[in-house]
Amino acid sequence: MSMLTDLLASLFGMALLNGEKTFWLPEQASTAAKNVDWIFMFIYWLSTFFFVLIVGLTILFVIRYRARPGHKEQPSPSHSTLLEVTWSVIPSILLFFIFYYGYKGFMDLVVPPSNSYEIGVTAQRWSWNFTYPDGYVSENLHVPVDRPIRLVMTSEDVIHSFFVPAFRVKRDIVPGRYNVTWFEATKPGSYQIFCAEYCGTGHSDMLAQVIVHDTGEFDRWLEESSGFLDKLAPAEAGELLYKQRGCKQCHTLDGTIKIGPSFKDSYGIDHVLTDGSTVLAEENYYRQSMLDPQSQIVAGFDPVMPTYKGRLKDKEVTAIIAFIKSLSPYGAVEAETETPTESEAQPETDSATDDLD
Ligand code: HEC
Ligand SMILES: [Cu+2]
Repeated sequence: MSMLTDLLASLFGMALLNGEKTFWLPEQASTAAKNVDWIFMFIYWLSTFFFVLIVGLTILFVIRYRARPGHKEQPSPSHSTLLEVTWSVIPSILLFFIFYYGYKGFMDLVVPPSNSYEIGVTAQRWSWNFTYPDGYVSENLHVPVDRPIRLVMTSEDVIHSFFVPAFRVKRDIVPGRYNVTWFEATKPGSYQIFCAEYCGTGHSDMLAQVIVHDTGEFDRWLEESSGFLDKLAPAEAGELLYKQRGCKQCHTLDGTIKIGPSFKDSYGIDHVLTDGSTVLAEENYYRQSMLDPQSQIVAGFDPVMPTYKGRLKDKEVTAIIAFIKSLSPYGAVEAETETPTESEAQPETDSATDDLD
């Protein structure tokens, strides 16, 4: 019995009154959600009412006035001012009502409060970067609860769309301009972010979470996360950047090819480019690959890598290079040992000391 009432409550959207998720919409986790759902459910019920009324009357009339033996046609009225005024005025009032609340809701959604906390959003194929006021960049969006958040969003490549169903927030992100949206989360927890604009092969993989922190916890999180470049060893910081800056969407670490070449065993060997030339993969090659990817295209791959010029600091580029090196037998030795211990390095040291003698 209670399962049935739960199901009906969900189907008819009643559970929304308590902010719970329903058959139609996910749980409400932002201040905007209530208004959006309210107008949604109003239009839903209004449509249902008129659907039932019109289809019901149609069926009734079809049966009642159908041609049949012994049935005499009645004259049909050609004009009724009262009826026509009624069915013009009532829908007009309803439409005006919908327009008013729709417009008001829309304005609320697009105009952030002036005391908002600002976070930058960069969309690229196929990941998200969120930039905080102190310059820290993360792959998931972290926000404090009960505080309006203003998102200033732009794209590195094609049109994407920022969509958080639980917040009822969706806005296109267009390359070459900034689009703004905002929300205020009402419950700590983690909520799904989707890209809602088809943007190529990895579109369905363009996922992230909004993590809503309890009051006070957010500042602690930001302080701890920022400055990781100073706290971690370069290769470890590089691994973090690999995950946070979207490299992992296109480059694997296990030798398999996703959209770009794998970083495994990449360092220290010759790579063939599309023009047939070869280039030795060392520090400068990697640096150029990140800051000007179009200048050297690896043979067999499409030139789809976004440029990281102006987006990765020198220190970050260096950390990523250290990480890529650590994935190769040539780089790993260099990274782990201060002095050469390989057998081939031995004679050199010997001859050096010989020379001194
Ligand atoms: C949209 C997919 C995509 C993203 C995101 C991406 N890359 Fe690439 N990357 C490619 C492709 C495709 C190639 C091969 C074609 C070329 O050379 O541009 C490539 C090539 C490279 C190369 C040269 C590899 C080789 O084997 O010679 C390096 C180094 C590189 N990327 C580093 C990075 C780093 C670091 C990041 C993150 C900060 C990153 N890429 C993000 C797609 C991507
Ligand atoms: Cu997208």
